Amino acid sequence: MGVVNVTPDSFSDGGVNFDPADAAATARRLLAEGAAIVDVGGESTRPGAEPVSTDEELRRVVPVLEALQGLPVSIDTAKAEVAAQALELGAELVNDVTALRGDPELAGVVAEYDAYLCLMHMQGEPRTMQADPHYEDVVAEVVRVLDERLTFAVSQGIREESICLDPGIGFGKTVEHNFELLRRLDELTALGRPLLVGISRKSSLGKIMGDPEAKTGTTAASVGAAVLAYERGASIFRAHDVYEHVEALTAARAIVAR
Ligand code: HH2
Repeated sequence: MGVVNVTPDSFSDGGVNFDPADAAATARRLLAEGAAIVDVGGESTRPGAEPVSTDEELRRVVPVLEALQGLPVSIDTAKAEVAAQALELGAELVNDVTALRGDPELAGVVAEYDAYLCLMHMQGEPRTMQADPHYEDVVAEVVRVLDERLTFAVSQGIREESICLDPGIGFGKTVEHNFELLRRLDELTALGRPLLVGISRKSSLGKIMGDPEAKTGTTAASVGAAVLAYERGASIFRAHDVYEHVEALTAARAIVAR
């Protein structure tokens, strides 16, 4: 899954794709590099980010979605109205970082369009989530919440076969929480749905290189973490550097051969 942030403030690539023509060109490049789908988002969820209005989010993503019609697209939104317009324009998957907790109308939209859905775990909300993340057992808690959100989604008429789950690396989690989740990813695969992992360029990867103030991680660190996540059961990788991920994961798959 290639990342296309149509935002001025994303932590990883803020601003480079804010112009719709640039965003559409990036999306096409990521698909040519081997992405199975591109994830278009108009609201940054980086720690401390302020929410954007529905109108502003639509203003950002609609021209990009129009330019990408006919190509495999995912919409990174928690808003029912944005998801509905994106699905109308041909998006196939709704990537909701709130796992259907942000907008009570979103589940109905996903069900109505029979779309794919990603349910991601987050503790708190982006503005404050990194202030003081706390868990007794982060993996047990993420499993419990994702299981509960999966049951909720199915109860709203979304097909279970259309849903993937995501531990939400960096969403209300310390570096140690993030790595514990990746280390024990097999406990999440036990939920029986495909796992999406988004660790690409995240700050944990910069922090372990020795900079406690790091806001991002490198491509090499991202690829290394993705390969490990693959080996432990992840099957969808949300990544900015698609070409490098495709090469590394192709090699990993040839070795693991499953
Ligand atoms: N991470 C980000 C955004 N959306 N969606 C899923 N399912 N999983 C993730 O890990 C995830 C996500 C944050 O990364 P990015 O899009 O690069 O930054 P920003 O939120 O600042 O736009």
